Amino acid sequence: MFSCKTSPEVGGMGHSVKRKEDARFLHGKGNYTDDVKLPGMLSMVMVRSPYAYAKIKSINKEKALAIDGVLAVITGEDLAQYNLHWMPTLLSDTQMVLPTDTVMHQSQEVCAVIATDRYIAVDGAEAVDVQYEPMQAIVDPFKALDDDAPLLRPDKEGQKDNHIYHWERGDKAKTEAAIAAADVVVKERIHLPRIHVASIETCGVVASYDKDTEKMLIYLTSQAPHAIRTILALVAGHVGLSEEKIRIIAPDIGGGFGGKVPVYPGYVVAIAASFLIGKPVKWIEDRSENLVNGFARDYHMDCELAATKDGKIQAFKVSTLADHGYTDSSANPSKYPTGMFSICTGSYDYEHAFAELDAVYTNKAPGGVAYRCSFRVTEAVHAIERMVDKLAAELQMDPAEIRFKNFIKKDQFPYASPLGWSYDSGDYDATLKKAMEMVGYDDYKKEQAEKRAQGKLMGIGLCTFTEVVGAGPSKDFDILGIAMFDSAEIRVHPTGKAMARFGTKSQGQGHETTYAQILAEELGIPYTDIEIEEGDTDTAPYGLGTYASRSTPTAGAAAAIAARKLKDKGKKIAAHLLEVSEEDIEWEVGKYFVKGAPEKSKTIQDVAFAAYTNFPPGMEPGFEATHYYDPPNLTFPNGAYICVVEVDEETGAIDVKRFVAIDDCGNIINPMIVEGQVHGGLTQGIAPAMYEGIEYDDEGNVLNGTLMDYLVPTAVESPHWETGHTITPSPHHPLGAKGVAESPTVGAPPAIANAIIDALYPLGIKHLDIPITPAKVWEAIQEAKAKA
Ligand code: MCN
Ligand code: CUM
Repeated sequence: MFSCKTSPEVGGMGHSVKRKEDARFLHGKGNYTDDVKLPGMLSMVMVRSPYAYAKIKSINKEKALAIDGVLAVITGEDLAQYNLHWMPTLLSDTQMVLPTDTVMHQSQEVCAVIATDRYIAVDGAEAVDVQYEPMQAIVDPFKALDDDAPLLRPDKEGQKDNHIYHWERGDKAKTEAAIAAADVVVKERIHLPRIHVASIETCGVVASYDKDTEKMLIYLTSQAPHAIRTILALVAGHVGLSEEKIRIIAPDIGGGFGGKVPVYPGYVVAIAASFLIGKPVKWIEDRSENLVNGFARDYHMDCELAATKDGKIQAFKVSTLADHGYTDSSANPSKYPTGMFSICTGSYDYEHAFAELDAVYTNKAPGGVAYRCSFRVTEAVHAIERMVDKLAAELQMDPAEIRFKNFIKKDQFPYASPLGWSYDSGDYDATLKKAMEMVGYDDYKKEQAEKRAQGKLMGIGLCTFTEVVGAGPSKDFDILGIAMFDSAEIRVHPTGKAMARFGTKSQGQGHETTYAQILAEELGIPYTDIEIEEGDTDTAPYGLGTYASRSTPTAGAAAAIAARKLKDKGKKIAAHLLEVSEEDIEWEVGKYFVKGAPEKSKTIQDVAFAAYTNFPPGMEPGFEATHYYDPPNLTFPNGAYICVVEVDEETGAIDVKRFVAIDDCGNIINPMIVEGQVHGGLTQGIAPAMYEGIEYDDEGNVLNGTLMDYLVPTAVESPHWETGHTITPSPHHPLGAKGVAESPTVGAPPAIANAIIDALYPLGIKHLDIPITPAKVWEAIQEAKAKA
């Protein structure tokens, strides 16, 4: 168990202090990109394609330019003059900024209208006359690989078909041999559909170029401002935008969820327009633009799980077809084009595994890595956790029993997984036991047997997942070649108050509070005396940003180590003040004292003052420290989730009766913030499990591009989440902490799917793809009855 070292007033680790940032959010004083208003600022609106795949025959700007207040209509041809019509994606593919001849997905940006205000820009966009020649879109990723499928990316040299890449990990021959020889093999094709993050704040930018100072100031809703600055400099350096002239400020962000990692064409056009016009240009997406561009998931996974007849897992194979849309813009490390998907062997100990993936182009929007996915862990966990339940059903074993039988045991850590990870720590038995006790598993099993005898449909679903978060290590992880580490810089002022800056960027995770708590833990300075700043590339140390639940594992660690550097310096100062040698100084949170004479002491505040006023001769003055933390390994949080549902056989309606989530993220900085993260993440787990999915027709039209028909669950749809935790510290993180923010979204969908399918088991229904809606359940029930 974890016990707090600091008082609630100091507010170090383990204290559920209230979030420092909430006062301004609750009082309506948040400062979001759309709140930025600069003198002379212009507004930009995109003209978008109604077709999923079409040749552009002509773009007539005249009527738009005739509108009073419309200043410019920017097309791909215009950008081509500066070689700015294409840009690299975060995975080294290429994406159109604006097209010169062909549009590749519905709602793709065709041209941009710039006007004195947004209303005029919208009118201008409607007045632009674009003539298209529509072509038959490729919507089905399997058909994209047909011999007669049109080549979608002839612009790419050497590209002969719509196949993007093949990736594989593990020993194929040994895995296939183990599957062939096994007593039992269960198989399933599992689809995780396209979904959209739908954060409250859409994407947006304000770009402001000053021709005199040659500085480009950019307010951007970005999870990774430093990385984006570097990429912009690499892309636009040739026109004079070099890195020291670019300042990106990511102000408050109303939800990122991975959707604010990429660079969108609108950003580049707004920046280019401001550069050319010399005035500030604002571009903010509207809700439908946000809903239709970008996506998460879209993996079709063919899974095979092999076991002995008494339920010991022997081998797992998964072959995936990934629909990437028209370009591969997944925000993934270059060595890991499928992100962390190879965590798909799960929480179980077996020898043989093989995972392969083929990515294809289709006429859909690009994206893929978003929606609290932990770099594709959502997909991996869904595959293994559905298959383990399917195996249990096949063997008529209890799904908890089969998990206990196969879990990696506490003493096996660090555990080398068959696909190459080194899991740092965990106690999976304890986590699942705690969840079972909390839900009352045995009683539910009895109730289920009784209900089944009465012909009622009740299901219990489990998910016992292993997550992998905290990229670096920098030797293995990068974004477009920029190594992944993270940073913290602390300045303690003479009066003992502090300011700390980070290379990450909160979008709602509460960093202003939890980073201050880490520093309070290490230094004993009250968390309320520490200001935290992120997101300004002119002031913050270089970092790779906030996504993949990496902030605590990387920047959180950097904070602790930078604080320890300060403590070391402070010790020398304390020795000087107390007139003893450094070896005689001891530390307890907040103060230095003389060994054996605790009444002789100096507080951290005394020492900070002395660092500017009375420091030892020869010492560098000041009380500041910086650390760039390159983690030795990732952290591997885990969890055990249990969901209980009842299904109405007449209507297909699903009632989630209970949902218990036990998470293990090592030592916890702020239990209340972690609980809040888990609540939000679970709701974003029930969303794809039961509600959300972007749907396309055969022409590539998005059928649910507004919040009227793309169903985002609210408090009304959310069950009462019951949460708890076990604590297995990370052995390599300086605070023993692991990331947590995406675990609930990774773990919830399979638990819910498993519960619903378990409820339908007596009818002979063995699998349903998410989202499992009442309509889908009803249809499956009708089909099952027709067969019976
Ligand atoms: N925390 C803690 N103790 C731990 C682990 C975490 O107290 N052992 C706290 C942290 O200090 C931090 C929060 O929990 O305040 C989340 O920390 P962490 O797990 O390190 O994740 P990140 O801060 O890197 O957040 C990223 C993650 C991602 S990738 C998505 S997607 C997502 C998520 O955060 N997007 C969010 N949660 C979100 N929450 C909100 N409100 N808005 C988003 O856009
Ligand atoms: Cu995959 S969504 Mo988060 O990593 O920003």
